[in-house]
Amino acid sequence: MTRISGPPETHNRHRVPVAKQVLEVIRVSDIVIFVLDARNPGATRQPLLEQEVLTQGREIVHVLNKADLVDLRTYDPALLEGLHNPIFMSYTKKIGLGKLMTKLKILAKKAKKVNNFERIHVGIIGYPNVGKSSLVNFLAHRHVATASHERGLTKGMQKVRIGPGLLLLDTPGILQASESNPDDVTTKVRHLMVGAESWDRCRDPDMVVHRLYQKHREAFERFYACTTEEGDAEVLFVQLGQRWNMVKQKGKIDEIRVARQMLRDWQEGKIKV
Ligand SMILES: Nc1nc2c(ncn2[C@@H]2O[C@H](COP(=O)(O)OP(=O)(O)OP(=O)(O)O)[C@@H](O)[C@H]2O)c(=O)[nH]1
Ligand SMILES: [Mg+2]
Repeated sequence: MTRISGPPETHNRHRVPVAKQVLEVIRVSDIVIFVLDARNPGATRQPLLEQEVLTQGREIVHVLNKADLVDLRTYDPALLEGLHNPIFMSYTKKIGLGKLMTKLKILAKKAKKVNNFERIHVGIIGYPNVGKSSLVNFLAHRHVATASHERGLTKGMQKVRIGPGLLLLDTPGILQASESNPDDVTTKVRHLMVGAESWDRCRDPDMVVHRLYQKHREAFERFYACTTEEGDAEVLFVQLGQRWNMVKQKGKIDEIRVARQMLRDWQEGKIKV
């Protein structure tokens, strides 16, 4: 049995654990869309769940969402390695809908031929906050799924018909079991970097921003219009703390507050990489 689970508090109104709902969606889906964050697809993949889908002989489509936050002209092709049917999408900039629909129609035709199904179910799975519900709204051309920057917003599975015989299944965001209560710092930082954990619940935002700044130095410096000589986040905290007047007693910069604001900007998709 695949070991997955949602955060312990995430149940739907019938108190079905998220992991069960997602496994059920995989069981009934002919095609599964895994929604990834285009800024960091590797960090938002779900290898155990992908394996579960493949074992059941179902098709996978990897949607690289929030493509408006990356530069597609210079996108590193190595980031696409190992992905299944990768498609860049952006709900905000309305990118990728045609390509995804064409792909779904091809895969649906195949599934109908093999399984003789009348109706094709398309499951939508991914980390919290990657944009699953927004994708459902995009595909449905109407606001049917509630989407917001609040994590864990979708609590239960939701079915949406998007065309003759094509049914989408939106699911709550999911983490793998070993990650649902992460003790190790690396996993925690990764969740914060991809927005699966919220900026306002983070105790050490400076640590996360350090990593983000190392990885996306140019993007941060462009967005905040400042530079540091050695790519040192501490220096950035001081510059921004002065600009935003985030000071503690005796005029000391409140680095935690500055870092938390920067993490918020990052998670809310203000900083394009
Ligand atoms: N920049 C950008 N932001 C997006 C895009 N799609 C979704 N978002 C934003 O990402 C946040 C999360 O979107 P949702 O659609 O609620 O994400 P979700 O995966 O359904 O989240 P949960 O149900 O909480 O797991 C919202 O603030 C959206 O506005 C996109 O293509 N580009
Ligand atoms: Mg949702």
